[in-house]
Amino acid sequence: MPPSLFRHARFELSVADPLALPEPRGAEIAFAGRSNAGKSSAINALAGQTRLAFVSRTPGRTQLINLFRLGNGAALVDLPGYGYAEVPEAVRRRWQGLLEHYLTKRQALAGLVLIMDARRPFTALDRQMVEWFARTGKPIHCLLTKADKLSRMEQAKTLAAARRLASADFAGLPITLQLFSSLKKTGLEEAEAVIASWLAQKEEWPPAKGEESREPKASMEIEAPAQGGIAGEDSSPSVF
Ligand SMILES: Nc1nc2c(ncn2[C@@H]2O[C@H](COP(=O)(O)OP(=O)(O)O)[C@@H](O)[C@H]2O)c(=O)[nH]1
Ligand SMILES: [Mg+2]
Repeated sequence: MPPSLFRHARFELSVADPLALPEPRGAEIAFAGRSNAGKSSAINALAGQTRLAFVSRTPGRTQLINLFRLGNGAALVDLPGYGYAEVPEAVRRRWQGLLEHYLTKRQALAGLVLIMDARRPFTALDRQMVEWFARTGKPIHCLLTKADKLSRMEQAKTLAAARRLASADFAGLPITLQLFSSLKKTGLEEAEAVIASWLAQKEEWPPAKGEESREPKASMEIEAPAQGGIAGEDSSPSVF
């Protein structure tokens, strides 16, 4: 049975630019990951719907931000995938800046779900995403998806290695991770429980009048990526 938090998710809107997102009407949960990592499939699996988020046959084609509204008023914000080598540098840089702005400045954002292929978690771009987002102090939950492609033994090793990496490289940051498979529908309840706990902890949103500035504002610099670091990392496609 699909988890109840997501079951009534429905598509609300798409925007081409995070600055065009409407004022938040509820707490938001961002979903991010490399293109082709399995983000759309994970959203569909969580929602118990097969075609809510588009599962791409042509990775990198969609550069839109899609917003899905949950039954409780919160929203899932499906961000464009990253890591697409064929995007021109100028376009990639612009997108990076816009997404960084959204992820670090959106007060309604309760946390980030980071989708990574269990066969190669924490690529350089994933690490950069963690580092950007962690500065907000908000939690990150990683889904190591496509776990069905690994044997039970490999799954256990992958999870242990990813946990070791996270506690070594992201010590002290609010980051958790789990195995997941959209195909086999495994890990749904665990993911739902984490997200539900974020929403429960998030102060009421929108805030009551006069409390708009209560949440501390994140501040950060936009860093120039290392030479050849982002787009050239590998051949799997996406938008920035
Ligand atoms: N075996 C397996 N394949 C998956 C899983 N999740 C996604 N895929 C496949 O991976 C490809 C990319 O998935 P998609 O959800 O479009 O990735 P996105 O670009 O991150 O949104 C598609 O061919 C999916 O069918 C999974 O859990 N298991
Ligand atoms: Mg997708």
